[in-house]
Amino acid sequence: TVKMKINGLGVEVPAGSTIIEAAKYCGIDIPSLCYLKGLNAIGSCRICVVEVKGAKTLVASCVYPVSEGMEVWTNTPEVQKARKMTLELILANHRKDCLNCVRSQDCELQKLAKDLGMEEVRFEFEGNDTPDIEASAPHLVRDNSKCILCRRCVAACSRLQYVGVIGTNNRGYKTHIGSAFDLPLSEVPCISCGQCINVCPTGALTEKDDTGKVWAALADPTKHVVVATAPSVRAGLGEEFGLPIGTNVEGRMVAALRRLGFAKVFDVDTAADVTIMEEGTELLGRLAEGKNLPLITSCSPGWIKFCEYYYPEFIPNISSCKSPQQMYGALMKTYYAEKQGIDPKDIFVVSIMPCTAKKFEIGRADESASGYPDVDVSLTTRELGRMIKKAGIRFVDLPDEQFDPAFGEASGAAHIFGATGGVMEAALRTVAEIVTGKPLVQLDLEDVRGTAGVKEAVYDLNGTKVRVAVASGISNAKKLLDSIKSGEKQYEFVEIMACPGGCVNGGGQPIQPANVRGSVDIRALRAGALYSEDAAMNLRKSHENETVKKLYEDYLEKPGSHKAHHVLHTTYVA
Ligand code: HC1
Repeated sequence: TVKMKINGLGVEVPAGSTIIEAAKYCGIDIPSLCYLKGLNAIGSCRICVVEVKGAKTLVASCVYPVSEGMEVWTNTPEVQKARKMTLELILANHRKDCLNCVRSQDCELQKLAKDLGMEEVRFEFEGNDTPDIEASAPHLVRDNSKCILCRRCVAACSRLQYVGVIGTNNRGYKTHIGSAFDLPLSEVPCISCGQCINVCPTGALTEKDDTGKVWAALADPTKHVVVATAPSVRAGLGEEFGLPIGTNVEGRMVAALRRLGFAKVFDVDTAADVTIMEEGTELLGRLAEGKNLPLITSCSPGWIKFCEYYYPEFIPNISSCKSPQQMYGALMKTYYAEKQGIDPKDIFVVSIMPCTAKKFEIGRADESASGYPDVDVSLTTRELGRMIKKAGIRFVDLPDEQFDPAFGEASGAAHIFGATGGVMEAALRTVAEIVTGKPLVQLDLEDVRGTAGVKEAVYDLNGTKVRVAVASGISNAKKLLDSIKSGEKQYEFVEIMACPGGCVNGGGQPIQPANVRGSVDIRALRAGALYSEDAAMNLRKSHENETVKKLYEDYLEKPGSHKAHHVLHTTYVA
C-alpha cells in the first residue's frame, strides 16, 4: 500500500492505484467523462484534473499514479475553474437537445453540468446544430452531433469485444467517431452487441427505437399482439425505475406489460427450456457420433455473427438450435396459432430483450418457421422502460402478476440462461439425468458460475467425460477459440455469450454511469437475482417443465424430431 493525503486527509491505498481510484477509496468520486474503470483511462477529457503538491500543472487523475507521501487536492478553486472551462468548451460543441434526448436525465454530461453549477456557456456554439445520424445497422443509431469524443465506445468495441469496427476518424476539429473510411456500420463486421451504447455517456449512441411499431400493433384491432420477456429483463428493468441493481421485478414487469395492452404476456424462459431439450439432444447425438465437437451454444446472436465473420471454421460446431427468442416466436406462429385458431399473419410477436443483437437476429434468414418472420419486433429492456413511462404506469407500485399459462411456465434452469454459464448449467442438469438415468442431486454447478471471462470444468456422466468451457465477452471468446484451434484445449461442450457476464450485461440493459460501473459489479448483482429465483423454485430442470412436455406430446413429437427441426432449428452462413 501507499500512504498519501487527499484533501488533507491521510489515506492508505493499494500501490499502483491512480489518483481517481485512490479518491474512490476515501469516498470521493472525481468527475470524469472519458474514464471507465478497467477499460478506458486515457486522460483525454481533462475533467478529472486535480492538484498534486509539487506538480507544475493540474494532472489528469485517471492516469496519474499515486506515490508514497503524495498530497492531492480534488476540489480547489483552481481545479473547479479548470473543470468548468473544459466543460464549457465541450458544451460549446455539443448539440444540447436535452428536452428530446433519449438520455435526458441519465446523461453523464447533463449531470456534470448540473453538478458543477454550469450557469452559462461563454463560448459561441461551434458544433453541429443538426443531427449527424448514422443508422444503417438494424440495432443502433449514432448521432455524432452529441458525441463528446470520450472514446469509451471505441475501447468497448476493441478491448472488450475485440472487433474494433469503430475508431476516431480525421484529426483536429474534424475528429469524429466512425468506421474505417467512414463506411456505414452495416458494411463493416460489427456484431451488433451494443456494448458501445452501454458505455456512452451521452445520447450519441442509442439502440434503434422500435417502440413505434409496437404502439401501432397494439392499436391495430386486426392484430393479436403477444409479448415475452428474456431471462435477464426481470433482473434489469427495475433500474429504469430507480430500484437497486439486482432487484428481480418479474411480477411487476408482467403487470406492466398487461397494462400496456398485450393480449398475452409470455416468458421467453419457456422457450429456453425447449432450447435445452433440443440442444441437449443434439449434444448427446454428437457425443455418440464423436462429430463436430465441441458443440457450441447458439443463443447469443452477437456471438453467432462474430463466428460467421471471424471464425467460420467453427460454424459446424455451433448448435443448430434457434435462440430461445426465435423458438418462442416460431412456436407462437405455429403451435400457438394452431391451438388458438388464429392465422399466423395476424399474430404480432414482440420480444423484450436485454440485447441489441436480437434486433438483427429477427431479420436473419431461416428464422420464419410459419412462413412469416418468427418475431416481428425485438425491444430492449430500455425501450420497454420508455413505453411503461409513456403510458403513465406506476411501475414501482404495481402488484406482482403471473405470466399467462399457455407459454408462461419456466424452470429455474431457464431463468439462469441470462448469466454467463447459465445455459451450460441448465443443459447439464438435463443431459446428466438423461445419461445417468438417475435424478441429479447437486443442481448448483458452481464451477461454471461467476463473472470470470473463461471458466472450465469436467463432468463425469456415467463414465462419459464431458469437458466444458464457458466464455463471455468476445475478447475472452476469441482466446478460448484460439486455444481450441491450436489443439491446446479440448472440450465437448462450450457456451459462448457475446456480452461480458452474459445477457444480464447485454447491450440493451439499463445504462449505469461510469462511477457506478466502477464501484460495483453490475453483472454479478443482476445474475444474483436470477440465481436466487432458481434456488427458490421446485421446478429447476427444463425436462420437468409440464408446458414443455405438453408441447412435445401435442405438437413436436420428441426433441430432435423432423417437426422440431423445421420449427426450432436454423442455419448459418460463412
Ligand atoms: Fe439472453 Fe437467451 S439468455 S440470449 O442471454 O438464450 O438476449 O436474458 O433472451 O434468446 O432465454 C438475451 C437473456 C435471452 C435467448 C434466452
